[in-house]
Amino acid sequence: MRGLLSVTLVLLSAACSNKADVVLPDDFLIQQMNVFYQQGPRIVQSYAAHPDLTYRGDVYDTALTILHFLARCQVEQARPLADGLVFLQDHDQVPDGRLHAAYWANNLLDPAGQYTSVMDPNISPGNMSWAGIALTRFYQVTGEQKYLDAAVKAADWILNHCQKTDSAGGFSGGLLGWSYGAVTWRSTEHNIDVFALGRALYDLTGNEKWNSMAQHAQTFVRSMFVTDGSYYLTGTRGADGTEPNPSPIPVDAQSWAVLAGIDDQSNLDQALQWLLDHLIITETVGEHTYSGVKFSTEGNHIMCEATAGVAMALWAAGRQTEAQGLFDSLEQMQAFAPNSDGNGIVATPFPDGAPTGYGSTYPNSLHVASTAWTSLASLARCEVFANPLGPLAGSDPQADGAPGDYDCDCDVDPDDFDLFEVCASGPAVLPAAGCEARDFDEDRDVDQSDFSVFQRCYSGAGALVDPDCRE
Ligand SMILES: [Ca+2]
Ligand SMILES: [Ca+2]
Ligand SMILES: [Ca+2]
Repeated sequence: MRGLLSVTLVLLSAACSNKADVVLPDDFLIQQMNVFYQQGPRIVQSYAAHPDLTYRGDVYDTALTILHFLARCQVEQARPLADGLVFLQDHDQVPDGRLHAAYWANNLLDPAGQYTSVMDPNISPGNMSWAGIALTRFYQVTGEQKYLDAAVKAADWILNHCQKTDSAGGFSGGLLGWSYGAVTWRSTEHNIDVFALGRALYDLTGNEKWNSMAQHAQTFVRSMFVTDGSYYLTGTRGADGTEPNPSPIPVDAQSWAVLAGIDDQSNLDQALQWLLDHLIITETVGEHTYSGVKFSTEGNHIMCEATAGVAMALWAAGRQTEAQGLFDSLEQMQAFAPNSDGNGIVATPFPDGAPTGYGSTYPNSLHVASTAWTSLASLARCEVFANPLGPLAGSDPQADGAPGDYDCDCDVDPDDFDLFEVCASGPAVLPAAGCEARDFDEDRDVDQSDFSVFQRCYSGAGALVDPDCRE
């Protein structure tokens, strides 16, 4: 079989202009998860080589890294991080399902070895939903119940502590500070996250409770759309948290609404156009000029994580040329931004950092969330698993991804051919376990007719596979 297939492969043309752009940052993300622990449950170090943030491990960054490795079809690489989230939940001083914003990544337990070592105490429905989303997807792929149970515990915590039934509705911002004071304001972004988690749990369990949770969040997000301005507000404010908050207007409330498909298409299209008109900036750092988004109307300078989210949203909306412009800039920042290592992505290329407009500033340091979002945006062009806010799709990242792309990097090239060839069984011979995705014509063998489909899907190294190549 090998001779036959190999000879044919030489004849394949790789004339495809769609480059896969960004270097997939597996190396950086593996480095960040191995800084303090090399085995067992752990979380990522959120920022590399930042003197003030050495030990910080944001739950959000760990969730995104899990999602990255699932989209890359590297399930076992994600497992220590999924276990890390479960460990943190189980070892909290108040083990009611809560997860705090950030922990000491170098030591998951306090010096007495009893409870988790919390660094940032805030408990927000946003971060907890991201952990829950990652855990639902890890459960979807592995079928291991404890990950679904952990996601359910996180979702129950959100329902019990954040659900509001006043005139504004939605889910509040959670418990903030070491006193764990309950806030009344609501964040549009948090509610998009809760929607995505509720929808995932409903899809996995059929339990109507999760459908109601998703709808409650969705109703709030839709109420935040400003018809005469064509964008989503950041959320609410005021003593009882029911007054619309007019400013700043953030990028993620627009781009994430698009990625979640949370509203009527016309509103989503308008919000996407609004952010392109108001938040895209082009700036020069050193010898290089980049395009990207600032975090909000009151923010300043390009923020890479948000830029990747907009690239993913543009691609999902069919605006591929505009998306490509942002991918090109992300690729350039990966290669040339100050403090970059050529694999990870910095939070911002600006040496003095990128202010969000909400009182915080993202530093010019290699950043897990910026890196994982860039990777997921790149992979979302071919992998159904890569949009973290989209509906669940399939249960096998490899079989449900682009046809022929067995190593899940959005091309079909000689590496994929090698993975095809080891599965070749010949006509009417059952393929080995794990080879099912190579049987394109679903006649329970991997033979020459399957190879002819593989050939049709062949794109060449670094060239984007056509997800419809099978037809
Ligand atoms: Ca590939
Ligand atoms: Ca076949
Ligand atoms: Ca490849």
